[in-house]
Amino acid sequence: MNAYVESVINRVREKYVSEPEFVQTVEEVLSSLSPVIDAHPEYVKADLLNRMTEPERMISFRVVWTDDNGEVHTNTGYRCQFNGAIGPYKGGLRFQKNVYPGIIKFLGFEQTFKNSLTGLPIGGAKGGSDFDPAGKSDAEIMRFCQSFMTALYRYIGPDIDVPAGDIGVGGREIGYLFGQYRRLKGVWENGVLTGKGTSYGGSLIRPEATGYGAIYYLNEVLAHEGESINGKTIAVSGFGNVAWGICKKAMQLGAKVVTLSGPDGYIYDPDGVSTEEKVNYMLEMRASGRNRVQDYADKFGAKFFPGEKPWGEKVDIIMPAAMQNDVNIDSAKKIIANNIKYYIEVANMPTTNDALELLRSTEGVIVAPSKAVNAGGVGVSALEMAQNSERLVWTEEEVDEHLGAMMRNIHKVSAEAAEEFGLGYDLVAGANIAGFKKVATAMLEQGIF
Ligand code: 2IT
Repeated sequence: MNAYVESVINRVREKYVSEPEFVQTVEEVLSSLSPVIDAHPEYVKADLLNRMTEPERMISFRVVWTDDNGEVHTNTGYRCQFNGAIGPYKGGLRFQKNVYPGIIKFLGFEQTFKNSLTGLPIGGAKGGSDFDPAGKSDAEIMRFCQSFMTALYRYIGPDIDVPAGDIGVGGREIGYLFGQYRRLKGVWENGVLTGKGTSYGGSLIRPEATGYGAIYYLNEVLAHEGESINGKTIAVSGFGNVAWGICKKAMQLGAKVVTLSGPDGYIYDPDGVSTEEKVNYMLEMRASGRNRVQDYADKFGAKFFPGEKPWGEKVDIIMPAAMQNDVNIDSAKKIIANNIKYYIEVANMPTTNDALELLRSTEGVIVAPSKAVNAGGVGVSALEMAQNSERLVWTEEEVDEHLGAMMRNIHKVSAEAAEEFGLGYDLVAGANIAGFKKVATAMLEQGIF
């Protein structure tokens, strides 16, 4: 490994010893960049990698809210504005019990590279709170969102930082957040958030975009191998918005998603999540707030495996779409033992680094990285910003066409970047290199800071 790259990784390891997820993503991304750094001494001279692994700004704030019984609760809110070199900060908000600075920083770092890959002018950010939405009433969610935005609004804006959803933050939460921003500022700036409802500036296809984009990217990988998606079986984890978009598009293209998972276990449906009724039921399960996938098995007579993950199932394609570190070394060994050729990451950092290394080094396995595969979500968010600033609304077909073109391009530039450095068809290294280059060039041209 390049000595400068190694020194930066070591610095991050030491400095962020209490934030292992952040260290994990830095190790993964930077280890791809050795050949680029070898070829560009000017990056070392400008100390670009130490600068890129330090967030531009990390904001944390108190969020106090009152529950339906009048009891007062205190949470912590975060916004990490990681890198603004190529555009206003952009990235989701995650409301989940386990949120702490290490999660927000890992997501902000990933987002910087992902947003660069979309080809659109958006910088990287992430935010959220350790608030647990499970079992909260609608009124409690609203009060929490209002309190959260009351603290956050002074740091964001359509040309400053544009948050969106992530785990625990969907259309309902974005609505409450936007309402509070409008109350506080007294302006119609709907470009300040994306993932909005279509009645106040949301983009068509945004809810579907991450899942659709993942399937479009998968199509490019399959085409590279001379195969088609029709008739393929897919093991998906998660049952949220992203898994839903995957199921919907897979169904249209004749592929079968045979597993979904939740914190309670996974379901196996040999017929696939392949009817309108089943796909729509996923939305109901999510909206119920129960956070259980067993409900699907009960309703449709599918098999339920309590406490297990779906990675031992024999399928054509694996698509982890739940959360970070969902696939560990044991899961990776099962995937390899089942001779599965396509390992397509969807959730942010769904694979532990040792599992990722094993999969990447196994002959006959093609690994596609989440920062490329799931970029269609934030990509359509950027299209939502464009529509808001132009004060118009694109048709479903227009958005979908842009999304398809974006995913094809992300696959192409990733494959080309890997090829340029003699790495072959290495989509993981290629995405890291292609995402890095644009941000690096922008930072160099903007001077030392
Ligand atoms: O991880 C992600 O890319 C998101 N949660 C979406 C971010 C966005 O700004 O749409």
